[in-house]
Amino acid sequence: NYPETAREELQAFPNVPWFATTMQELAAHLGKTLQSGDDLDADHPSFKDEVYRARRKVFVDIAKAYKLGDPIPHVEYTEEENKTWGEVYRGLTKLYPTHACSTYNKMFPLLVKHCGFSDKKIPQMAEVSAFVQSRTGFRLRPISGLVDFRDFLAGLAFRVFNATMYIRHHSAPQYTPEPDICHELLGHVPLFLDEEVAQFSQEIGLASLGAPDEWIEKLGNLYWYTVEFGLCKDKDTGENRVYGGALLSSFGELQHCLTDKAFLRPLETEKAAATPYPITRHQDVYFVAEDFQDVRNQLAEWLIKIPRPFMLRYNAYRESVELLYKK
Ligand code: NLE
Ligand code: FE2
Repeated sequence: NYPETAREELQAFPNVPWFATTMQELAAHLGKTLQSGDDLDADHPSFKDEVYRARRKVFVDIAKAYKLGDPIPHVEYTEEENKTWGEVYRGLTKLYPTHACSTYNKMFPLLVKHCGFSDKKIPQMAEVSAFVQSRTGFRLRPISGLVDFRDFLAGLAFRVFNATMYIRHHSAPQYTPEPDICHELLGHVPLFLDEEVAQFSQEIGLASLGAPDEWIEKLGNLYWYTVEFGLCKDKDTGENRVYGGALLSSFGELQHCLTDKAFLRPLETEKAAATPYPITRHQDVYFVAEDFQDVRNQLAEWLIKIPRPFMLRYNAYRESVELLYKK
């Protein structure tokens, strides 16, 4: 009676938190969406805008109806939404040449060429997802808002990136506390075209599967200070540049983090993992890595500390994870 699947093998570890072991299980597991409410709404400009709130509901319904593997639905964005996108797009693209890391600047033109990125209209997620998938195998999965961190990370293990489709409120294009389509498509997508980024993102995802709650929380901090708010050095100029998606989608904070008003320190995973972060205002501290290799090495060293009775490997042919044991 040798176990045939990871699911069967996991029966030997009843204390390990549940996680999807196959793409089908990932698709069937809806995950918890943290209601936009509570913290986020407190100083959110959308709070009192009925029209905006109604529009957000439409996106909740799209995400709820969506099943991983189905074609991503086409969205008709309104004139106002496209206008907001344009403002964000212009504000950001002005800064990228001097503020974004070289990998980002190398990848961005591909999205202009293959997915029609411009300041005229919001790109269709379906098209963007298909393009990213053709490059690194990462695909986008529409969600209606912030998802539970464990669920979010689990997607990365399968090269599935949970992404929002709605756009930020028009009154505050320069910064929003929530992820939105600008954040996903301008902040994260260009870097998901890079194989190294795709790999370390997946490594984070694999390490998160079945991790104890307190480790998911630390990993959340680490993710925040690297993938979302990370800086690195530019090889050619020695200047600090940005690779964090939350900075690359906020022209307010992108500008701020490279001024002398921002507090920068070298990336140290232990320190970053133990530092809680604010979500509704600019960060108090940014961590600077040498380069992607440094981020990846430091993350890898930290990730193996997560206590778990097995390691996991992704089998891309079977779209499922395999359990491995240390001798
Ligand atoms: N503050 C970012 C922005 O304005 O695009 C979004 C952060 C999402 C974690
Ligand atoms: Fe993000």
